[in-house]
Amino acid sequence: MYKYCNSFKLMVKSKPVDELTIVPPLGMDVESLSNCFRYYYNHTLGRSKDCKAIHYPYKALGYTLRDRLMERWKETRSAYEETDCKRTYYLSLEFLMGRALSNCMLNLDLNETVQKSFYQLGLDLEEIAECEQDAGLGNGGLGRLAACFLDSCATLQLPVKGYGLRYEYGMFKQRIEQGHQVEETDHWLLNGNPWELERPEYTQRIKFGGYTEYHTNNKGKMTVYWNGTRDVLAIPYDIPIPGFKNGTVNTLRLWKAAATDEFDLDEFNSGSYTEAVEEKNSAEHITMVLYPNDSSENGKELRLRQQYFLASASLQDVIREWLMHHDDFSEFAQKNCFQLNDTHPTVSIAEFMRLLIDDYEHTWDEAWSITSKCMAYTNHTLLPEALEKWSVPLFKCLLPRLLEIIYEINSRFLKQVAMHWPGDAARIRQMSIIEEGPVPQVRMAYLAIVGSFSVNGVAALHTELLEKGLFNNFYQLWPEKFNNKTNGVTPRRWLAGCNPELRQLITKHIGSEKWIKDLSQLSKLEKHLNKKDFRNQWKKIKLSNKAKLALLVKAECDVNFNTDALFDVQVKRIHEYKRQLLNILHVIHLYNRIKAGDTKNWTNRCVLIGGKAAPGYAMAKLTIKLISNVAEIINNDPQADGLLKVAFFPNYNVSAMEVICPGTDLSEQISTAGKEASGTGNMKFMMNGALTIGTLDGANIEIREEVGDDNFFLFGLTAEEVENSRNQYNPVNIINNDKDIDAVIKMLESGYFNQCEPQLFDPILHSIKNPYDMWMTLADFRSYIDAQEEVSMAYQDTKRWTTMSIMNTLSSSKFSTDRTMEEYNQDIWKLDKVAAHQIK
Ligand code: JN2
Repeated sequence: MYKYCNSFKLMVKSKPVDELTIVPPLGMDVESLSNCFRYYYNHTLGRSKDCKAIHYPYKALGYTLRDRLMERWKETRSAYEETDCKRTYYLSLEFLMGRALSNCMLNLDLNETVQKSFYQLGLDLEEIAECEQDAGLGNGGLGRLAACFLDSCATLQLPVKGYGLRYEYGMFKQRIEQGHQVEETDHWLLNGNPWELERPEYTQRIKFGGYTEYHTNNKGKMTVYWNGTRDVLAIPYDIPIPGFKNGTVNTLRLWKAAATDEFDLDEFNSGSYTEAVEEKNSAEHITMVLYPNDSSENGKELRLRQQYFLASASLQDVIREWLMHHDDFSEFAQKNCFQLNDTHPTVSIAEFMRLLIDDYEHTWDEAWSITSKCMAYTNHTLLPEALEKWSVPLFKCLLPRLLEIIYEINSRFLKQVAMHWPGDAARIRQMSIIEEGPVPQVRMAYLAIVGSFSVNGVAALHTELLEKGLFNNFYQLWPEKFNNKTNGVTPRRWLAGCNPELRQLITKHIGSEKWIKDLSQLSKLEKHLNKKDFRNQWKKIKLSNKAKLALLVKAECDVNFNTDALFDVQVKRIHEYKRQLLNILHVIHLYNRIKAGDTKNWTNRCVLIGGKAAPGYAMAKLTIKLISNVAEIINNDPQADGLLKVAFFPNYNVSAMEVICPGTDLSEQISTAGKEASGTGNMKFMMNGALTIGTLDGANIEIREEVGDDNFFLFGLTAEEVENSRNQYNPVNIINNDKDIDAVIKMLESGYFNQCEPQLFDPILHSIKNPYDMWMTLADFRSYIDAQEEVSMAYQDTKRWTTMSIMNTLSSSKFSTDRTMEEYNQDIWKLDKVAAHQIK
């Protein structure tokens, strides 16, 4: 540390670079950490012993650890550079990273060292770690998946770099006020962010608006100029992504928008100085806020700006780095791959064409050959409302040159379609990237498929449905492009990190920690399945995790959860297809049984539901209100006391899930079959020994395959049955023929849960009783009630439950993102693993 400062003083401009950058490795022992911590606390942050603000020690620890990452980061970069290895760039509008501190300690294996250091310094590590803000730069599944992917790539030593946006405001914070969701801004950078490194030297310039001009250049070649643009600067901020105890630190590069220094001279000279400066304000708005609409599109201009900003900045950055070590693009496609996280960064396909043709003077065919060999597209949804479309007039106004390129891509593509299906005009209309209509639209998913060499879904069923349904025409044309990559979650954060007691137990019984990098080793636990000691410890750990969850529920919801009860949990975004409604209908059914005295063989339950509703999604918000009102009535009814508790968990996020999933007995995965592309919460619960009650949807199918039918509570229609029974669906009939269901509906209709607000829940009742109910909630209700009864019986058989719980954890290895990333790499990226030079 001090040596470094000295050599800095001696530095002169003409010294060779090594003199500047060679530094002795930093100590990884208690004393070195404590010294470094004190240095940052006192010198860099300028705090004294009287300072009470908790975020200073947090920051000092952050810097201390970041320094250790920094050394490994540099080694990793050099290793990639020296080997000139093939790279992948993961382009995503969302990276839902959560907290970095404990993850960093876990991966650098510094947990115990920091504990000791803090003990000596008289600081409470847990309290300090708690003050870190979540990096909530994502909505839900898609964003968290990107974060888990980066973790696994670093651990597998794959040269993968993430590119995203540095939103000033992340996912909104949710408060519940009288049962209603209230959104608050998430100004997560307010106290600074010790994990980011600004890299202004790599700033890029991004064009918007303007018009195109065609000129013949001095070589006699027709050239396109995109002029009259209003440019915005993109400044990169790098976040280190450490692998697990392997010396690798990969990069997540996030772009921040900034105004250029140019002023509108006309306005400026006419005396409107402030107006001219104010104009520049709009530039910075591009990365101001994350769009909070999980899985629905609203076609807002700012969103398209964000998408192009990310695409253009990232591609220009990759090209800049490429040209530092290569003379031309002849090997570019062999050495680079872009993975598009849904259609959100898909404008990259047109942007890369533009850069190659307009800026680097390639012919169309050369440019297309390169572009279509390095783009790969992942689809994350089958919901029609989530399929991105952009109006052609908006596109033309904002990105005129890109629209021209998209039209050219489309015209060449449609010629291929016409060759494949001669005379089939309908097919051409169906498959066109441009949807005709009063306002023509650019279909981004079609652009993504046409421009990519790989198209994948995120679970077996999802990929099958893409091939047979949504993308069937494209599948017929290019079957070889399509492949499945079942999602996963990182076992570092979602088992070893969030469940340290279970980590210890597993390690003790497997005999080493290797399972954290090779989850298939969990199957070694099978031989302990019937050992009394192991089982008792398993139960004890679950109980201890339930106690921690109960404390959190008490603090956040002011509801008392008794750890003897079954902890029944559904946490995910609030959406009709996820059917939180089905869950609360079942709760009402249980309450009716209590009221009717039907409590023989009763299993006590604590039901926890959490998740955010998109701010404009009225039905989802009303569902939150219903859950809150039902909770309020049940929790205050002495008759239900001890038998049933219900809580709505406010502001569900990554950090909350780290407490919730280890303390859960029953994981609710109850979407209408065919609607949940994969799900990843289901995997986190399974890894932590929860049992699943679920439909045959998304990755649930594969979870059940892995754990076995006996260890999974299945209910409901299959995806096929859902589609085949749509026109016969008669919810009123179902109500009339089932007295339990009838009782639940009557209870709702009576206004029992909305005494002071009559009609409040009418929209919900209407949707349940609507024969065109997209989500067919009542079709599965009887089957759900019966499966829940099986759950209750199984929970009373403690022996059976414990066996099932252990079986879930030890069968969960498929759902590690290490497996997912190996598959992406084998089938799509084809990267060599590159080990960084080890420090110490
Ligand atoms: C998504 C899919 C998802 C979206 C999100 C507008 C739209 C968007 C679009 C986000 C926005 C922001 C399409 O629902 C699936 C899960 O089943 C799956 O597990 C995860 C990960 O593959 O992806 C979810 N889809 F402004 O989040």
